[in-house]
Amino acid sequence: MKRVLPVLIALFVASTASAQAPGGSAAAPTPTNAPMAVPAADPGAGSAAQAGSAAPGSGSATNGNNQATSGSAAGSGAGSASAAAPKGPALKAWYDVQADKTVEEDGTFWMPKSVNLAADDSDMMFYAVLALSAFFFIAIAIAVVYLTVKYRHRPGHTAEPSAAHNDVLEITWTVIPTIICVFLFWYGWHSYIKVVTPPQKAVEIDVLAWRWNWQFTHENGVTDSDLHVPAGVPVRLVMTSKDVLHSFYVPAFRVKQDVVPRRYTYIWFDATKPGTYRLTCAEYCGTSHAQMACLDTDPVSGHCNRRAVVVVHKDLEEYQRYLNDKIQDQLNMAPEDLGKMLYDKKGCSSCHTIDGSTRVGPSWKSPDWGKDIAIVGGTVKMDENYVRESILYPAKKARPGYPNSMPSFEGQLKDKELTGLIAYIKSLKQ
Ligand code: HEC
Ligand SMILES: [Cu+2]
Repeated sequence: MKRVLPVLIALFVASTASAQAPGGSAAAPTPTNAPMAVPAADPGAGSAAQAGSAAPGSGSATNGNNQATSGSAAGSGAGSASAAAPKGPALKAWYDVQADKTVEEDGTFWMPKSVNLAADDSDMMFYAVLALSAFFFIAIAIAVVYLTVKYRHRPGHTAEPSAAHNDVLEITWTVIPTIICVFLFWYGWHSYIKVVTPPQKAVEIDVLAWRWNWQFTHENGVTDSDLHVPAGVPVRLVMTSKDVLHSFYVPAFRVKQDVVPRRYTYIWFDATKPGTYRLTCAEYCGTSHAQMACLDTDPVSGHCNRRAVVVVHKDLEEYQRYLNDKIQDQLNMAPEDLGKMLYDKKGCSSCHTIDGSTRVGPSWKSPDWGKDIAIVGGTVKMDENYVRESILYPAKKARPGYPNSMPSFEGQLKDKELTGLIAYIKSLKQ
């Protein structure tokens, strides 16, 4: 009986420690996104307004939202003129302008503000456990110090025998913690059931993780490495991994779930407030885990300028507009520009540079296009066929001095995208 209280206290303390871990890491509301060249402007203002340094010849972009990548669209319109398309900063699509916004998560010292209707209870749970733990910790610490001083050994005092039994005391310290525990269990059980049971009607988005990127596939085939979702509507993610364990974690949603190769895991949420929120891989997945989903690596310092984020659109309508505009843009881009975009968005940039430095794989800077290059056990001509094969079946031909670690992109790239990547790599030749 006497052991009950200390054991319960230990349990409380342990549970707070583990409950604090996610809160702790989420505590500092530092924006993950460094301010971008594009100032965080009102997304409704249309994309043309944001690109202060609009490429010449992009005057057609004045119709705002629908005209996204006008710089490149102009190029593709002119057929083979894609090489002549303006190389300057292409106009950003309105949805990418939203994704580029600095993450703003207000909240307390402990946690960013919850913006998920489905997980509101978990905050209350966290604070309850924290408060209980703090209360018991302080009360016990004071008692220990007080009793130590009061009953310290000193001249003229003989030791008193301890009481062997005290009914009132024992019943009190059993009943009160039991009530607290039952309350915590009941409350936790309820919110857990809510968190793991998505409603029947939800927007479904497929999530594929690999080293080191996320890919979100929406119902109309749009793929993106930022997660765009509507506010006020339940969203269910069906997640799997191409290689190792990852973990999908959005602190502001209070959702964190392992993403496992060769099986599917699920989470759902109901975002309450439009905005841009952090998205993190919370499972160590290899050397560049910390760089996971970095969409813009600084070529000089190697630091990450922008990471993938969750963009919550203000309603279903705006989300649908994203789906429509994005699919149009993906279809209309000039191959080379599409390839350049995919280089970042598909995470090629985490292993291949375009400045000559070596990351995991060979740099794409001035490839020996059309010439023979060395592979293990011979040579191969660097051309469209070799690049295509390298992307779809990277293991077939190995480059000496590089690990055989490139993931296969078979089935993950549309023909157009593959052509785009090839065109982009080719465009880097001198
Ligand atoms: C995890 C790291 C990694 C990622 C991500 C990655 N690659 Fe690779 N890639 C490699 C490595 C390592 C090699 C060299 C060894 C080999 O050929 O398998 C390579 C080789 C290549 C080659 C052959 C180039 C040459 O000089 O021989 C091409 C082309 C290529 N990758 C394209 C891509 C594209 C396109 C993407 C993105 C869609 C991509 N890679 C993503 C690691 C990666
Ligand atoms: Cu990861």
